[in-house]
Amino acid sequence: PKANQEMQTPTSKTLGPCPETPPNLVGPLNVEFDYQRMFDDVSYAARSKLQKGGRYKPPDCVSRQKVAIIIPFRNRHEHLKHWLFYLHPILMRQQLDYGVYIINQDGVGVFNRAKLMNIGYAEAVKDYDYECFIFSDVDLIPMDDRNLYRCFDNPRHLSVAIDKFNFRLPYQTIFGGVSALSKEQYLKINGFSNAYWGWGGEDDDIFNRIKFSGMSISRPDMVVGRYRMIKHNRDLHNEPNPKSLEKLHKTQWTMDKDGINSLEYTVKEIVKNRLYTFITVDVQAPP
Ligand code: UD2
Ligand code: MN
Repeated sequence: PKANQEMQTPTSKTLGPCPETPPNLVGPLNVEFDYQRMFDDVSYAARSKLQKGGRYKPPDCVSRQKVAIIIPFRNRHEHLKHWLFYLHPILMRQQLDYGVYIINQDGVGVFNRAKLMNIGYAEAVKDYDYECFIFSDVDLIPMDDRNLYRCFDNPRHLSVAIDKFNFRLPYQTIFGGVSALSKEQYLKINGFSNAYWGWGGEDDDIFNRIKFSGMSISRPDMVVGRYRMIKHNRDLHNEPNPKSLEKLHKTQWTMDKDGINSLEYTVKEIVKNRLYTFITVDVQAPP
């Protein structure tokens, strides 16, 4: 009878939670940067599952976490093409409810990676109810999809075994590259410093903040945590900053005043396309 048929239509079915371990992971991946990619290289299969702004939700279950991926950026479009090509399919297999935010520093002033990450946090939380934040260099591609881009009980350092460093940790307290902090962990350390202009130091400052807030670092093992870094020269306007070393001694006393609670910037433009949300910002670089 008709009434009965209507009752059986699946449209009102509620989705269950995704399994703790995503079932479709493949493990080790081939990652190569031999030729220039185009944005169109991102497969149709991946592209067609994305929503505007580089957003995705698993179709068949409710994701365990809502994750914003934040990428500090300026003039690295060739790297971004590789990143999108490799990461979208991986993040989908990991069954994340995620969005990709490229935070583009406007102008030619000195670069500020950590401040761009703070801005990424501030802009992402305006967009959606994110609970986990992955901060990633644009040039780092995981070589194993079991390296989960989600948050853990402690702040997590994901890029533990990079080809550039012969697949070893260069030093125990390193926190640069790719990291994951839950909203709670991020707020507990007052976000990142806004005061590291130029290359270096900002990653060690984050490590200090985590340490002084009484948390420790979690890491994947050295097999799952393998990465390739796209070869590049040091960019213009991102010279190593000699002042950063002194600053690092003071993190404990400055972190309460310098961070997400003191962040100042202006948004110049927000462009959402299929693969990512591209936010151009004025970080108020010193003259
Ligand atoms: C190391 C760290 C990185 C950061 C940096 C010092 C690892 C694996 N990486 O990377 O996390 O701490 O030292 O700041 O430990 N960027 C642009 N345009 C620019 C400059 C930088 O997009 O003009 C972005 C981009 O996402 C890049 C990131 O900033 O990947 C870090 O800069 P880098 O790749 O030049 O630094 P690197 O490789 O020495
Ligand atoms: Mn790099």
